Amino acid sequence: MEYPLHVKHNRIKQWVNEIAGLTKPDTIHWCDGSQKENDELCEVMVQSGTFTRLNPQKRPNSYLALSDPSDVARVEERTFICSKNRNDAGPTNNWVNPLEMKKTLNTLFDGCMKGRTMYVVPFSMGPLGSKISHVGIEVTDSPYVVVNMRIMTRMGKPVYDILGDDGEFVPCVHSVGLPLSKGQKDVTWPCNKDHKYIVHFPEERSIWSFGSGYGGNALLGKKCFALRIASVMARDEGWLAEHMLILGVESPKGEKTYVTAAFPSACGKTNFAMLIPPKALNGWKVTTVGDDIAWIKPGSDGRLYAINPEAGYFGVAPGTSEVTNPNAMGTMKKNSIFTNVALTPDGDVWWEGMTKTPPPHLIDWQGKEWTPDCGRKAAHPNARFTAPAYQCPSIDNNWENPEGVPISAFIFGGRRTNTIPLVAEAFNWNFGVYMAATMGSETTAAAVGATGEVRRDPMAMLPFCGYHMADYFNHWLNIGRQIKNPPRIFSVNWFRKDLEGNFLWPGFGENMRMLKWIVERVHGNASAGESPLGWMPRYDDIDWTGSQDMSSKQFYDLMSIDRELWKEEILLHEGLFIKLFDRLPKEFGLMRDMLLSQLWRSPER
Ligand code: TSX
Ligand code: MN
Repeated sequence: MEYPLHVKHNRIKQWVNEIAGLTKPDTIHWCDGSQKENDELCEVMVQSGTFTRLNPQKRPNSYLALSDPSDVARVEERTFICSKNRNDAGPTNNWVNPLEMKKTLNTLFDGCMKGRTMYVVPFSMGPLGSKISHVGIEVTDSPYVVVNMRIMTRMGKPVYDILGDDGEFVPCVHSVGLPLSKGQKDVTWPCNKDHKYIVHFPEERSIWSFGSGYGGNALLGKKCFALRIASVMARDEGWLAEHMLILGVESPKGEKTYVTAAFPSACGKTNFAMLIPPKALNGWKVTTVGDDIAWIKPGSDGRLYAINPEAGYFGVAPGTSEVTNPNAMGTMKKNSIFTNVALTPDGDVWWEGMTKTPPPHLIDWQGKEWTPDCGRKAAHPNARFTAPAYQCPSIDNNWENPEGVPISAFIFGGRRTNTIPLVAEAFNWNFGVYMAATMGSETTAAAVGATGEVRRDPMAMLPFCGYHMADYFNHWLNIGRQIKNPPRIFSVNWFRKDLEGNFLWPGFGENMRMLKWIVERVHGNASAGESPLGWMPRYDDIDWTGSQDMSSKQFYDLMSIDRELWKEEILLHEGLFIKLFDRLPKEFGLMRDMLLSQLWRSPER
């Protein structure tokens, strides 16, 4: 085997050699991350039909990919945490004995890259050389993965300089799982329809993914590394790897405050990360550090510092528009990849929610002719854009600061029709951790399962924690014990409805009013009233400048705490706690009882 001169790391050479011996690709391509390499790969994919080049006048240097209809999302049922002990993975993860899983993988990967090129993709999660960053190497037989990884991570040659000849890296092996025999014609979206495995070995910190080319199944730096493996590293090393956006709030005086926020899917996380405040709150500005993942480490001053380990956004396209998120629309104007959206006759993209009236004629995400009356969706509901973060109009000055940004508040949210108020500040760290651990979202039509049922999704990490969820709660409590100046913890809910089913809160830019209160609380500049759930703003504690018609009655509807609903809610918390009982922090029982006693004590407002 021949190795590029700039690769001086013997363990990497050895490992690539070993994987090539197993998977038997026709050729090996060591990626350098250059523009030239990217353009050549894109051209190869245009020739093979994987990519459609978009109109360079409308969408320069951008491409559309349509996936196989069976490969359109992460596959949670096929995602495994293979720790030595079953209970280290916990009851909320799929577990298989690591030795047994390795046998399975060795069989699956044997010759799985025949007829294909194996790409070696070096990447850094986080700014190159930051003490908070970590490096991975993904070998993959998918050029689509390579060009997406180039947008989503710091990918290429400089990563080898960081690694030197013996630096630590997380090995990531990916195959679409569809070898080609001699002369066999490839399909435009190769994947394996029968076998899919997304496998994590937390003790040896490695990742193996087979059979899917889509999103988090294949771009292994994201959910697999930056969340599942990193959460284990964070537990062992005393930091946090979280499913959180990071944003900066700048006051009219120029004071900058950074917060992070965790939401389950379908809550508009990217929209919140790129929020544009209402005009009337002039002087207040929101800047974007990240929209999905935060790595948070303690600094020497006793505060927590966060980096965005990613370099791009892999966002849900449907619902994104100049109205809901102009900054996202600005980010994807060029140098972007679109997956499973619709193609317009003039070579641009379209999806549901992009414009009020759909174009009269499109090619849909399955490559079929589409008209507004055809009864099908033009874009897949999980269609995505991959766009570079540096193109985001609201990108924060410090987004690549290797020190990270100091975090003043953690915000936790969910999609709840009732019960959870618009905003509340936890009385203290432990109570905030309890609120975050019991958060959940009501299933929408987009998700599977019954509509309106509450799914618990602690810290929005249920599908992404690489170890026992109760150990994860304990880790959060431990961080609170160790950090001198921990961030305040807040809960929000943009999605409360009245009895007729109308949203009570306008959301989007108007969320700035709550964000402003949060930031002012952190600095001791906003007052609040005591409630059973924590400190809540009274009507006059919120800046309503230029607000349309939010009456105090309407506001208190949004903030009301229904004692009967809350007794039910606490019983529902038990459902999660019983599952995790053997390792559940004793604090949680105490917090629950305190919450109950507060509900009993406080008069209804
Ligand atoms: O992203 C959303 N946010 C956060 C924005 C910073 N969405 C979209 C969620 C789906 C991904 C929201 N939807 C938000 C919100 O705050 N709120 C709502 C609910 C809502 C939807 C529409 C209206 C009001 C509220 N009003 C009109 O359509 C006129
Ligand atoms: Mn996410």
